[in-house]
Amino acid sequence: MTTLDADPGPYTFDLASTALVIIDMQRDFCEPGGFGEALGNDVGRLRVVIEPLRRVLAAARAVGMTVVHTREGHRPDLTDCPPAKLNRGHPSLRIGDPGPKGRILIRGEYGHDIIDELAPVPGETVIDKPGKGSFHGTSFGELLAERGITSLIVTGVTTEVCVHTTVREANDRGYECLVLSDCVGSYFPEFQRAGLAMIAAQGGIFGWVAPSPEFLTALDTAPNLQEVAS
Ligand code: C5J
Repeated sequence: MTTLDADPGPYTFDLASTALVIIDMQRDFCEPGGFGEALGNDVGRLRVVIEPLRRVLAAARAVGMTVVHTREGHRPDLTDCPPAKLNRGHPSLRIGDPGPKGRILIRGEYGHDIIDELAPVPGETVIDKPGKGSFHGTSFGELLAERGITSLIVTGVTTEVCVHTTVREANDRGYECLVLSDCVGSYFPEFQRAGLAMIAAQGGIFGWVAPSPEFLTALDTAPNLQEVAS
């Protein structure tokens, strides 16, 4: 077992039953010309997480941790996109509309895919999800159960939307979630602060929060899973 300092208190995990979850680091949210910008947001606010997250991903790969990436998006015929989602708000481009990086939030399009800096490598699972949560309408729960995963290190975007929804879903299903504060991002600084505070409040109502250097230091002393297995 490995323990690190977190808010509201120490977070203990066993590397073999822990997954790094990277939520929706897609061009559509993190680069100009995608859905995030079409909604009027400054994508630069999300890009600050790329470097710390790249370091965490490299460290997780080095110790042989389970890594799961998610992508929010829809089938080309939009049959998995409820009208309530499709017609919400006043974006300059709606889900399914053609944009500079392909059809907005549609599977298979360039903009829907994960940014180059964090591209999955063979052996890492990519979960395509139609909603904000990673469990809703996906095989994420089954995948975690098959691998005996009970703890999740949660990263990605956006803090108050897909990260929060996933952490809440996971918490209700019994997973112990640690959110890495500098590896989750929001278009809204006030939501970033409040979103992180909500997770750790009331004794950790949804989980734990720590900056990524705490996790990286903990990995330094954790056993390498590939060496343990051989
Ligand atoms: C949003 C997400 N914000 N990945 N999606 O619509 O948080």
